[in-house]
Amino acid sequence: MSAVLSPVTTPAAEVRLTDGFHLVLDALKLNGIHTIYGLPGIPITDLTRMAQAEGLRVISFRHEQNAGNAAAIAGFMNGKPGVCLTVSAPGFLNGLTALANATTNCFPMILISGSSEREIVDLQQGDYEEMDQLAIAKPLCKAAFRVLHADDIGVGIARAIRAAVSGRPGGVYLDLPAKLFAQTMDAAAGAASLIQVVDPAPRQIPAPDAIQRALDLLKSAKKPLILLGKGAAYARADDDIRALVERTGIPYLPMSMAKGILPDTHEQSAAAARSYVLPEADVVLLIGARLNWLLSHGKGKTWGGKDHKSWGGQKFIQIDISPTEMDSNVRIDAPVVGDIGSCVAALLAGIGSQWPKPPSEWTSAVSERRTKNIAKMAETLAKDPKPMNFHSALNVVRDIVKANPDAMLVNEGANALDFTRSIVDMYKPRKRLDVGTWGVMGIGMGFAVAAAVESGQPVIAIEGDSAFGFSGMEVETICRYNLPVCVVIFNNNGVYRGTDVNPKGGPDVAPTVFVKDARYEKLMEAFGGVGVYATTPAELRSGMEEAIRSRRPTLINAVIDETAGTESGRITSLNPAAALKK
Ligand code: ADP
Ligand code: TZD
Repeated sequence: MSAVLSPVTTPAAEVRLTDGFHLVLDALKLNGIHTIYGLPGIPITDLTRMAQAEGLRVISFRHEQNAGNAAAIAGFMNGKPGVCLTVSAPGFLNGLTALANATTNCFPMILISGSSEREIVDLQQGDYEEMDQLAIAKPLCKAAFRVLHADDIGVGIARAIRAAVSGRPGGVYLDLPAKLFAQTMDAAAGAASLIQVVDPAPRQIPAPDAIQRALDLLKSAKKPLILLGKGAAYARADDDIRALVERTGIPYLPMSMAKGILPDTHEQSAAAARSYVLPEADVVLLIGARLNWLLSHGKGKTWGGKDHKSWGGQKFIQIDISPTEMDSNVRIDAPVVGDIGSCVAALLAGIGSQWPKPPSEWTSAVSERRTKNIAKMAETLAKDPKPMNFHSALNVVRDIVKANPDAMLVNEGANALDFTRSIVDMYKPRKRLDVGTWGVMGIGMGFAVAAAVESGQPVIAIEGDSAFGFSGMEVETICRYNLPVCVVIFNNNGVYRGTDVNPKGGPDVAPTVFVKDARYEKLMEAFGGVGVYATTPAELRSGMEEAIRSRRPTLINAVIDETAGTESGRITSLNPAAALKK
């Protein structure tokens, strides 16, 4: 065993010892976890050193939230938990936002934090970085565990892995008090105490009657629609999902992170006809997508309802691993509970090769809208306004992604997010990583680092200038590890836009406004990367092409018309409107 300490000689015999530090690392390695995202400090500094010495990759960040986001998205990309390691209290809290976000998005992740001395914490006697971390983490994640004894480390890590990836994936907190690391035990007993988790995410086979009910409903449809969510991307059932779509001939709509399960250019994609298909469809098959706010809760005008509370009358088939997801917002007529791989395979078996295609009035109406909207968009994209706007800039990004379909695309912002999602086609599954279920800002550089580390592919991060600010210091991390990341900041001088004014006319600018013409590219240059200042699509194009070609850390400051875009992008209506106009 690699983690054996120097032998201690006793009069009786030579006893080989191991300790808490090494047992943690051995348990991770035994379970195929070879990368740790984190930030060192008391009591885990030596753990990071020993991890590196033991051959694990340790990616060290400038802020724990970004390390946590990196771990979370590594979990999504790999289907096994990403690990984030932090110090106690403040470091733990910094990582906790990412853990909560991972749980919300169903990404498997383990946040491991060192903690202070239990006796002092529990008597609240004021230890260094004292905090009852386990209690605080519990409501924000799927499960939380603490290990007090070295011989329980194997069980602790096994429980954390199972909790993170089985059923609906999510975030798990693992509390490791400082004293645990130094505990020693017999090395052979230590090795025997570790658990290699067998079948950590067991398949969950759907009931045959649930499959039959779903098939009957689908067959009765005149205007069926398939909706793919990021659960479908996570499930890695790409071939079967494609076969289901193609053999049924049903139009499909990908949610943001489901783009690319089938190429966005697929003729059955209804993405460009979203506002037509949602209210018109009569039977909707949801695969790994919740009917949450992103789908207007399955009701209201988006779905053809009379007002925001009315149902549109669609019938829903929902495939999800979580049985309690059913009926969360509207009635689910045919719940199919199980893992997506097993559920889609069972549907395919029932569909066979003689499945009737949907009525051609429906499929041709969808494709007519789609063709019209794509042509309209092409016209807008072809324009070359001065200054550059979101569309002319994204026309470039669209071409670059098309030419580099293996590249990873990270995306955050408001307008920068919404326009990128609708304009930039994805060609392969799990390539698009974004703000997810919360619409959280700050995932950008953490996701970009993990995307590069885990995939080895070039990463393009399309960032609003506000969004970038939440994790911008990690450009140093990108340079330190020499990652092939090309950050493109759509710089329009503020949150949403840069045009607000202080109604009082005082020296403070409006709350949404930043320093005008900020030179973000110099931040990348400060750490040895490449900075590019781009005011035209041509400059943006050559900057991006060179970044992909060279694989050098690059930041392109793409200056966008500060009047372009809207408040909150596509979700302006979620801003509460003041009843009182003062
Ligand atoms: P989107 O935001 O793309 O609409 P959501 O995050 O709302 O997607 O939904 C993802 C859903 O996928 C969750 O309800 C989750 O339980 C489910 N899910 C995740 N992995 C699997 C899987 N392997 N099998 C079945 N359902 C899954
Ligand atoms: N804080 C966090 C953690 N998440 C958030 N979503 C917000 C604040 C609010 N917010 C948005 O929803 S988008 C956004 C903020 C601050 C930034 C929008 O500005 P941008 O993008 O420059 O990033 P655009 O392209 O200029 O709209």
